[in-house]
Amino acid sequence: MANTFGYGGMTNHLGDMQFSKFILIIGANPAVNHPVGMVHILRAKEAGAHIVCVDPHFSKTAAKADEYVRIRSGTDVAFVYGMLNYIYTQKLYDEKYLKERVYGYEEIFREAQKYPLDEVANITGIPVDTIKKVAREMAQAKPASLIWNQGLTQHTVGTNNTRIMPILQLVLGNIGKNGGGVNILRGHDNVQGASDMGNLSDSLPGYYGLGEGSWKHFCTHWDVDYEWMQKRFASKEMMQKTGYALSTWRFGVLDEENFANNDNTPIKALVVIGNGISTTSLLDKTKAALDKLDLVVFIDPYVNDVAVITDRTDNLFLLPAASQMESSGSVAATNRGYQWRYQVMKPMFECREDHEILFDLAQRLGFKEEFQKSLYNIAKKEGRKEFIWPDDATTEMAQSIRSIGLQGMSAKRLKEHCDNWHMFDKVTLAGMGPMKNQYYGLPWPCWSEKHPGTPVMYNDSIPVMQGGMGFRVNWGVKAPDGTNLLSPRKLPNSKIAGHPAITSDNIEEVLGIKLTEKEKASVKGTSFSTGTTNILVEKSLQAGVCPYGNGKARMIVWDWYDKIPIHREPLHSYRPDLIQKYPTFPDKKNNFRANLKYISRQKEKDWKKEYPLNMLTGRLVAHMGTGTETRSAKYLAEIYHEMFVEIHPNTALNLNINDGDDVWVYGTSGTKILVKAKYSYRVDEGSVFLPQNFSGIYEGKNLIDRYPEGTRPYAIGEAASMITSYGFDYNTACPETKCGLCRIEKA
Ligand SMILES: Nc1nc2c(c(=O)[nH]1)N[C@H]1C(S)=C(S)[C@@H](COP(=O)(O)OP(=O)(O)OC[C@H]3O[C@@H](n4cnc5c(=O)[nH]c(N)nc54)[C@H](O)[C@@H]3O)O[C@H]1N2
Ligand SMILES: Nc1nc2c(c(=O)[nH]1)N[C@H]1C(S)=C(S)[C@@H](COP(=O)(O)OP(=O)(O)OC[C@H]3O[C@@H](n4cnc5c(=O)[nH]c(N)nc54)[C@H](O)[C@@H]3O)O[C@H]1N2
Ligand SMILES: [Mo]
Repeated sequence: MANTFGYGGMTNHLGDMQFSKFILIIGANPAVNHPVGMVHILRAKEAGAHIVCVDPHFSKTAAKADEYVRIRSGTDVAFVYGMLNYIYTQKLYDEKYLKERVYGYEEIFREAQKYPLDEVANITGIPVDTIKKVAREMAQAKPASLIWNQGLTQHTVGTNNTRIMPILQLVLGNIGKNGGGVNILRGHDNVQGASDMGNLSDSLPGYYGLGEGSWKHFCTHWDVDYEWMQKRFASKEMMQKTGYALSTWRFGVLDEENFANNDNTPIKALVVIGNGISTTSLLDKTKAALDKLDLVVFIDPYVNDVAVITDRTDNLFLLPAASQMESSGSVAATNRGYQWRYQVMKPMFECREDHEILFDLAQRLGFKEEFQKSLYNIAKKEGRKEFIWPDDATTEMAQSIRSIGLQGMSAKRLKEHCDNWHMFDKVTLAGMGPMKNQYYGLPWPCWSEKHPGTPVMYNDSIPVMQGGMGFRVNWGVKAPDGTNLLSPRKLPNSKIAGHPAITSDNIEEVLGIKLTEKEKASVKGTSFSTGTTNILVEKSLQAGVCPYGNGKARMIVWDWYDKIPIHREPLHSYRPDLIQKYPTFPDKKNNFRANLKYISRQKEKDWKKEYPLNMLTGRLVAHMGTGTETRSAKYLAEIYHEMFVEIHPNTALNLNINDGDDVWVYGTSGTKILVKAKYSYRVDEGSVFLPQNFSGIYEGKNLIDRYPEGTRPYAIGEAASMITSYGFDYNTACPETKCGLCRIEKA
C-alpha cells in the first residue's frame, strides 16, 4: 500500500462495502477476525453482491462466500497476473481511468503476458476456468471491492502481494469510488493509530521517515533543540538509520556478524510494551536472546508469555500496566477514523497507565523535561499550569502530524463524535443534525477544523471540502523516464488540474494567488506537511485543491529491487520444481539491521524432502494474538483450550495418525511442537493449518509453574511461531508465517 499511493491503510471503510457489487476477499478471514466488519460484507451479499474468497484454508469466511477458490499459499501475485492477463486480452480494463490516473500500467500488462493461464493454474492450483470467471465477474461488477489482510503480508513477497492488489483495483478503475477500494482490515485495536504515531523503526510519526528534515520538523513541534536530539544517538548516521524490527532484534543480540549493522554494539536491554513477542517466528531465537540480554522489562497488564519462556532468573521485570478500561485517549480504527475512549474505571491495584510508566522511564533516563515540553507549551497557551492527559497529547499529535492530515482533529471534536454516535449514519459515516458536514471519527486526511474527514480516499469527483482528492504527488512530478506524473483532472469547484504538493515556494504559482508579506514570512521554507501554521493548507482548500498535490498512482517503484511485483516462490516451497523459474530474492544485508538470507536459504537443500507438508497458520475467533488475555478468560479458554494441527484424514491415516492423537510437528529450523491432531477437510491433502494463539508449552515442556501465583492462564499450548519457517518480507522484514514446510509424526 504505502508505496503505491504513499500512505498505508484502508482506502474505504467497512460500511462502504455495502455499496459493493462484488467483493474479493483474498488472504483474510473477517468472519473470524473482524466479525463486526463481516456484518457489512453479509449485508452487501444480501443486497446482491457476489462474494469470492481466495484462501488455501476453507475458512469461516469461505463458508459464507458465494464462491470459494483454493489457492496454494504464497502464489497470490501469480493469481492476480492471471486475472490481469485475461482482463487485458478481453479488454475488461478501465482505459479512461488508466490513462488519466495511473502511471506504469503498460508495463504491468506486458508482465501479465508472461503469465499464461495454464501456467498460472500450475503455479496456484486454481483451474483456468475459475481464474477467468473471477476476473470476468470482478471486472464487470461496478464497483468491486477488494479485502486483504495477513494472508498476503506474512510472506517474503508480502510487499509484492500488497502492491499487486491495488494494481488490480486501479486496472478496473475501482479506487476512489464508493463500494470499491482496497480494504486492508487492520489487526489490533488501534494498530492504525500505532503506525500513524510512528511505532515503526523506519519512520517518525506520520510516515515522515527518518531524514534530517523529519527530525527537524518534530524537534520544532516538540520544542527541543535539534543538536540535543542528535546527541541522543551515537552519530547522525545512526539517528537516520532504520532500526531493528520486531522480527530482527534477536540477530542484534545473538549474531556477532550483525553487530556491525548496529554501530558495532550488541543489544543489551529490551523493554517490551504491549506486544506478545512469542508470536514472532523463530521463537527459539527469541528465548536465546532473552536469556542473553543484560536487562528485560515487560510493561503489560498480564504476565507476558515470553517472560515464562526465558530461563533467566535476574534482571527480569514485570511492570503491571493498566488495561484499556483503565485508560483513555484517542484510538484509530481500521478506516483511519479516530475515536475517543473514555476511562471506565481507575487503574486497579498497583498497575499504572502506560504513559505514566514511560514518563518515569524518561525521568530516570534524564530527559523527562524534553519529553513533556510540548505538552506544557500547549497548557501554557491555554493559561494552564499543568497539562491535561490525554487531551493535550492529542493536540500535539494533531498539530505535528500534517503529512496525513491530522490537523483537523482535536480531543474536543473526537469526544463530540463519541458522545453523539446516534447522529452518524452507520453505513456512510455521514453526520446528521448538529454533526452535519463531518464524517464519524474524522478519517484522515482531515485537513482543517472545518474539513469533514475522508471516508473514501482518492475520490476526485467530489470537492476537497467534502473529502475529495486525487493521488498524492509523493515522488516528484516526473518519472525517471520523463513521464508526467500529474493528473489531467480537476477536482469539482477548482480550476486547477494536476499539481505538485503545495510548498511555500510554489503556492503562488500553483494556486494563482498572492500571499501577504506576513503570510510569506510565516510559511517560509515549509510545505503542506511541515511548519507550524496551516496557511498553505487553508489556501489550498480555498482554491479547491488537495494540499498534497494531484498526481497519478504509480505502478512502478523505480528504486526498488522488484520495480513491479513478480511471483517468487516461498523460501521453503511446496513446489521446489518452480524455484528455478521463480527464485526468491538475493540475500539482503542490513535489512532492519539484520543480514537476512533469501536465495541461499531457498537453495540450501531440498527442504520438501525432509518437510513434505505445506504449513498454514491463522487465527481462532475466541483468542486474540498470542492469547495472553483471552486464554486468561475462563469462558474463552473453554472454547479453544488446547493447541492443535488441522490435517486432512487421508494424509493423517497414511502417517498412522488418528483424530485426537498427540503429534510432533517439526519445523524447518529443527524445532518441534507437541500438539493434538485434528482431522479436517478445510485443508487440502498437502497442507496443515496451525492456529497462532497459543503459548505456555515449549517443545513439549509445560511452563505453567513458572507463572507467578494467581496469574496462570486457563489454557496454554505450544506456539506456532516455534516452528514457522525462517523467512522475512524483502521490504518490511515481516516473518513468512503464512507458508512454510513441516513434517508430522505420531508422538
Ligand atoms: N479473533 C481474533 N481476531 C483477530 C485476531 C486474533 O488473534 N483473534 N488478530 C487480529 C490481528 S493482530 C490481525 S493482523 C488480524 C488478522 O486477520 P486475518 O488476516 O484475517 O487473519 P489470519 O487468520 O491470520 O489469516 C487470514 C487468512 O489468510 C489465509 N492465508 C494464508 N496464507 C495465504 C496465502 O498465501 N494466500 C491467501 N490468499 N490466503 C492465505 C489463511 O488461511 C487465513 O484464512 O486479525 C485481528 N483480529
Ligand atoms: N504463525 C503466525 N504468527 C503470527 C501471525 C500469524 O498469522 N501466524 N500473526 C502476526 C500478527 S499480525 C500479530 S499482530 C502478532 C500478534 O501480536 P502480539 O503482539 O504477540 O499479540 P497480543 O497477544 O495481542 O499481545 C499484546 C500484549 O500486550 C498486552 N496488553 C494488552 N493491553 C495492553 C495495554 O493497554 N498496555 C500494555 N502495556 N500492554 C497491553 C497483552 O497482555 C499482551 O501481552 O502475531 C504475529 N504472529
Ligand atoms: Mo496483526
